[in-house]
Amino acid sequence: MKKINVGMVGYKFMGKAHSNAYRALPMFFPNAVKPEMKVICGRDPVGLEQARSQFGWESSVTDWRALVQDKDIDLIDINAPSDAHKEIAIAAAEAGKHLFCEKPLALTLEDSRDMLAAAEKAGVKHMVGFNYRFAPAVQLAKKLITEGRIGKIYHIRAVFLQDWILDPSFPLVWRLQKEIAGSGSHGDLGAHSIDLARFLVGEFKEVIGMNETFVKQRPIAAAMTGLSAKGGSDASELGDVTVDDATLFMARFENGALGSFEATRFAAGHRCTNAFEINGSKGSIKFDFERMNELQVYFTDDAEDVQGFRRVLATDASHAYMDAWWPAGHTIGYEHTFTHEVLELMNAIEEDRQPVPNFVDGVKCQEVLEAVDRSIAERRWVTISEL
Ligand code: SOE
Repeated sequence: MKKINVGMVGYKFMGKAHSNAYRALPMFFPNAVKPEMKVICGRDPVGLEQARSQFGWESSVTDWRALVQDKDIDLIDINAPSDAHKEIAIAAAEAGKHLFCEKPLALTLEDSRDMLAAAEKAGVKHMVGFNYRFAPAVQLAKKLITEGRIGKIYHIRAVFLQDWILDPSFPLVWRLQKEIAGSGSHGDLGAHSIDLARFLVGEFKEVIGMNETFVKQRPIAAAMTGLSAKGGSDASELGDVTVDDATLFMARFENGALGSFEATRFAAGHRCTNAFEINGSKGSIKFDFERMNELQVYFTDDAEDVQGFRRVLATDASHAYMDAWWPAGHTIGYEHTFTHEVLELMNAIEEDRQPVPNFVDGVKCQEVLEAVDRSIAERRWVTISEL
């Protein structure tokens, strides 16, 4: 069986999700190329060693430069905070390594274009971590749209709603600092909705948006892991929040469809509502990640007396990836989206093609993010072709 030696930079929330995917892949998809969990990389030796042994990596290194020069490594997985993506990805591409990078690809559109150019110049494979594409119910939505079963698309209504920073005393974590995260809810959550809209509806043509930072200062964080954090010893020490807490925008697509998008971390009660509804000339589909095994469908050609939305459980062997998991009706979860993502990456390397979504998709998402920001700054519609 072929193997790919992986070196991974980052070991927190996404590091755990990716590690789990590498471990699960050979057990559930035994015919795929096997990712070998060779080297894990991070700055804090104590936390790194804990992650290495807990996640099951062979060895660890604190210097990412040494990792990308390691001759035994075939693939560099970058899931450190966003400000680290560009430098590591370009160095790894120049060293001839395949790339797997978390979203958003970079802090700016320009940086993401530099990353794509470096990957293309090096001739390596490149993938961006838009994991929600890999939920079987989202794959079913794609299939229904591609087969024309909901007809011509008129609308997409997408929201990504969370509430983990609702409390004003929640500390100033890296996701709230522009120089590290690039943007707030927009790049962290909106990026997923933008990618799903491109995947399901098509390319964006023009956008106009608005945003707000509701809590402008927060206690400096003493420690942070994933989405949890502890306040500093002196709770009165405050720092500026330099990203958006919420970003809303409207869009027109190249194919004439209209879209509305809302990303916020201030939607009380919504822990991770990544949801969309798409309306076409022959029907509609609805997805909500908090019920990720289900797709709601409505078809205009159903008999009139039974018309209405109905729930399809996307867990049969006929649904994408599901024949590898459990019998019909036995649901899967968040972590499985990453296993499917890694399956696509391994298959692409094996078949000598680019995985999907790749850095081109990362750049196109970044174009929309930046167009929305420009529209907010200049209070006008911005066309994607301007960028
Ligand atoms: C935090 O807001 C977060 O974990 C994002 O960073 C992820 O990309 C998203 O999938 C869930 O929310």
